[in-house]
Amino acid sequence: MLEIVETSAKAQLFIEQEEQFGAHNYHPLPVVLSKGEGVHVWDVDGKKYFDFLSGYSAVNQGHCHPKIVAALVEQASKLTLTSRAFYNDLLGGYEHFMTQLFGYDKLLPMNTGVEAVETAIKLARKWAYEVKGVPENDAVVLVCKQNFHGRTINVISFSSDPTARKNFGPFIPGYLSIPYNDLDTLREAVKDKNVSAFLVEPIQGEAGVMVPDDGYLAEAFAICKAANVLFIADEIQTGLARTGKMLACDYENVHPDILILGKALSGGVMPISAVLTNDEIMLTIKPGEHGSTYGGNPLACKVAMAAMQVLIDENLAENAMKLGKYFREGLNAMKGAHISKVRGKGLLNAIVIDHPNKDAAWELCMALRDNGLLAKPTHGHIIRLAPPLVISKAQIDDCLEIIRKTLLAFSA
Ligand code: IF1
Repeated sequence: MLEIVETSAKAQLFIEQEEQFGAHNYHPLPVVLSKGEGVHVWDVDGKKYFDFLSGYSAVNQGHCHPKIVAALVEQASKLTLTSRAFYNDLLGGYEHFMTQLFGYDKLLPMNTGVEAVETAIKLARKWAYEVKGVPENDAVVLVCKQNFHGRTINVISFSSDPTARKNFGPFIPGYLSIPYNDLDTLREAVKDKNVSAFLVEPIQGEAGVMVPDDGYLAEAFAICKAANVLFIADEIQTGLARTGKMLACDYENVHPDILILGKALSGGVMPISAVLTNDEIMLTIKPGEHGSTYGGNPLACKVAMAAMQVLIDENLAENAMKLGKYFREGLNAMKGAHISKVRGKGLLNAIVIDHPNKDAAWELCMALRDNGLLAKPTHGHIIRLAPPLVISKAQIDDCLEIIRKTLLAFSA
């Protein structure tokens, strides 16, 4: 049986403080972090860990990347927020940089991922009424079962997760949920002329890193194009080199009508998100019809450009593709020892734990913590394994050894 190390008295103090004074909207793994650098984090007792959650893919560039922190510090002492009531000397350049890089006419800057998802849905609805000609208030957005797009009332309105929805009603109408990775249902659903858009994650992260069949995204895009339905890709978690390409859609040469980015767009130093699309859609929103206090602030523009430059300069997509394949080979060699499935793309991976004890994945994560690797279960029995993309082959080897050793002790 695994001996789980007790949290130290020092760590316990921080945990109790959060317990007493903070909302209980999370159930964190009992580890209290105080420092991050590259693929490593340290707890308050100075113990070092490999971070295999990466802030849910917000820290693709590694913790506290020096170039991103330098950009943050430099701009923070110059100008952080103007509001969009006035122009600033960074927003236009940032928008130019991003639209050229991703191949769109325009960018709408927001802060959190869910705000960008909300923005994309507002754009799709406005386009439906003002361009496609859907009768007002009749627009339907198609979403996938087991989706995760954030936690606002509107976004959980189309969640299929009872935990995300219970007692948060009444919910927002205008959504139709179809099975993920199912083209026949999509083909049928787009026949409804009121369907304005299809919102999809190229890989369903929260659902447990569900990778669709090869060709799904390309065929789904073609079905949408033929039916004059906008294809909206939520690349908040899969984008920005995480899956081995700059965008997960790149694997199938799909150019989404609306692209949603977040998380690693800031390298984990502050919330930055963005919606990119072309004029026909973007210009349906007129001055005063949408916005946000911090959207497009100069600090975010500076940080985002530095974060994007790091992805490019350090070839992080190529590293994620190469080491992701190597990592999955290592994990597949462990199948049988309570690992029933290994799945993922690039460095977005997950293992499915097969054990009679329903808390097995949690206990395994506790044991991994004691062996110096931080990961957390999703949906009880699936453990996401997603390190920063700056990880080296030697560090992957070290982590495979930690996982192997922990599984062995777990099986004993
Ligand atoms: C939590 C999940 C991951 C996302 C996709 C939009 C958003 C997210 C594909 C919203 C955010 C985060 C939220 C965080 C945990 C984490 C998560 F488990 F919740 F689903 F990564 F898988 N689209 N995902 O993954 O972005 O508003 O949070 O910036 O809520 O616990 P946000």
